[in-house]
Amino acid sequence: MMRLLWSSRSPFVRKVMIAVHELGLQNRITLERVLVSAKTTNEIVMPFNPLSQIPTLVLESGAVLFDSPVIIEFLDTEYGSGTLVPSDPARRWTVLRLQALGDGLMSLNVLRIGEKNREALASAPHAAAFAAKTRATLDVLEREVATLEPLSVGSIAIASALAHLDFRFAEDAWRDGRPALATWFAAMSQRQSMQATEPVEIY
Ligand SMILES: N[C@@H](CCC(=O)N[C@@H](CS)C(=O)NCC(=O)O)C(=O)O
Repeated sequence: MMRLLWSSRSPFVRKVMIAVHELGLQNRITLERVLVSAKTTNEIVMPFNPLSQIPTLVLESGAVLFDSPVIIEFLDTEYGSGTLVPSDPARRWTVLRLQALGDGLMSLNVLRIGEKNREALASAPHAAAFAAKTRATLDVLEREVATLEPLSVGSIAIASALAHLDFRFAEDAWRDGRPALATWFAAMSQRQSMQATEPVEIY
């Protein structure tokens, strides 16, 4: 069995888990819950990943892979048919750019949570910049929604990021003024891989 250092709250872990379900690998991976935070190190994660970040995947050989793009490309290459991370240049760069947008959106969400948790010390300029970058990214996705099909690591990253916005920043109402993206996400949310990986607030 492979081991995934995991949390039910992490959007990057969820991204990997959506891919795991799409590839039918649920029974080949054991999930190990860990609690990570930017303001501390996690002693379980550190020996495997010096960045102390999840997702981190420990292979049966003992080799360790991170981060989410590397893990998904490994699983798709080793156990899938290369459709999640296409090699054809006609599609590959579009998909990898989408993944960068999705991962970037998740990073913005994580930074926003960190800033919010600083309460009285929270920086208003940072909050405004995070919000502006989030809105701009969503507007690009609304225009480029056609590239989200067929399913790829790009659309998986975007779905995980949008779901995380709903989970942490529902008040953003990101669907307002973005009907195409909202429609795509509603359909994506019906997939078994999405329904089996809903975030849960457990520490
Ligand atoms: N680039 C990484 C980002 C992973 C990441 O930021 N994970 C967060 C959890 S959502 C984390 O481990 N944070 C703890 C820390 O930064 O110390 C990926 O794609 O996997």
